[in-house]
Formats: sequence, C-alpha cells, structure tokens
Amino acid sequence: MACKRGALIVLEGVDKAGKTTQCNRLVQALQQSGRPAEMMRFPDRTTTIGQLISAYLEKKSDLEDHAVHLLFSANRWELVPLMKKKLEQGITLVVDRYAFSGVAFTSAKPGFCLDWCMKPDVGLPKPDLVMFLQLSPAEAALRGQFGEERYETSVFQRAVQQKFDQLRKDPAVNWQVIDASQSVEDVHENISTHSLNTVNAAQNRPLGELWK
Ligand code: 2DT
Repeated sequence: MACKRGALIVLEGVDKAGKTTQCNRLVQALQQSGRPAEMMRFPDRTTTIGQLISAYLEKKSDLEDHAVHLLFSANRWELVPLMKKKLEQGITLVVDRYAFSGVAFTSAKPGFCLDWCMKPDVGLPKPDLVMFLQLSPAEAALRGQFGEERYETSVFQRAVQQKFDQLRKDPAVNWQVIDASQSVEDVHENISTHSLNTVNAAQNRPLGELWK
C-alpha cells in the first residue's frame, strides 16, 4: 500500500503573533505523537535567491518592488520539489509564512493589487490548513518594539493586516483564525486540535493547487 501523504499546514499572521514559537511547538507535538513532521519557513534565506531576499529585508540592498515580489515567489517555487517529496513520504510540513504573506506584504505597498500579487504563486502546493494568528496592533505593541528589518513598522503592519483580512474571505482556502492573545500554551492547544484533524483528513486526499 502506498504511504499516506503528510499534511501541508501553514501559519500566517502579523509580526509578534508568535508564529515561529507555535510552529516549533506544533512540530514537536506531532513528532511526540508519532507523526513525522518538519518545519519550513519562507522566505528560506539559505538559498541563493533567499540570500538576495535576506539582504533586501536587512536593508543591505534595494530591489524594485515587483522584482522582490517575484523573488519571494521564486523562493517558494524552488522548494516545491522538496516539499512534494516530503509530503509523499508521509511527512507533515509546518510552514512559517507562505504565499499569503507574499501577497499581503506586497499588496500593502502603493500601486499593487491583490490579483497581480497572487499570480506568480498560482499552482503552488495548496495548504490543507492555514491558521491565521490574530493579534490586534495594540496587543502587538505590548509585546515590545518592532525590529530593524524592512516592513517592521506599525503603519505598514496595519496595512498588511487589512490585506490578510481580504485574503481570508476566499472560501477555497481552509482558513482558521486563532486568537493569538491567549497564553502560548492555550494557543498551542488550539493549533494542535486543528492540525490533528487536518493530518488525519489529508491522508486520503490528493494535494491541491493553490488559487487554481
Ligand atoms: P520573517 O523571516 O521574520 O518571517 O520576516 N515577506 C515574507 C514578504 O514580503 N513576502 C513573502 O513572500 C514572505 C514569505 C514578511 C520575513 C519578512 O518578509 C515578508 C516579513
């Protein structure tokens, strides 16, 4: 019998919502329950394309806005063969940011529409579940100062939040909104419940194509 595929689970949300912490916790919990799981993150700054993106985010280089959008997308596409291989091997992938961040961040810039921003990512492996860690700007501010990277300002983050609100209206994507203002433990419990249901359901379903 062919091995049952792993699930593609994405965590999205604005800065300070706790995405990375929760991704790590989820991978640990899945592994401890005997389900193979690995974490990935986008941008993946380790590849050649990822290094260009990293320099841009660290403000060490400037790139034209359309060009950098396409680089973020290319950074996902270059990892698709690996993602598919792992999913086919039965490994669940827990992904910190995906195409939704790609669209939300670029479309928050002047002169960009959602439609143009979505195009390069059409056909990527479709997540079985996208959890949006919801945190108000006021609550995010209580968690400390923003960092020094590009995009890390409260004005821009508010614009990004609005773009995420628009993206979540798409019923073709399995969005779950998670209240990220709860304790790390409570958020983890919530995320684990949704993820276990998804891992079980995905086993018998083919992997979809995003926005297609
Ligand atoms: P972190 O590495 O701290 O998550 O920050 N971004 C991300 C984009 O503009 N487009 C994308 O496609 C993706 C995945 C969000 C990465 C920063 O890069 C932004 C914050």
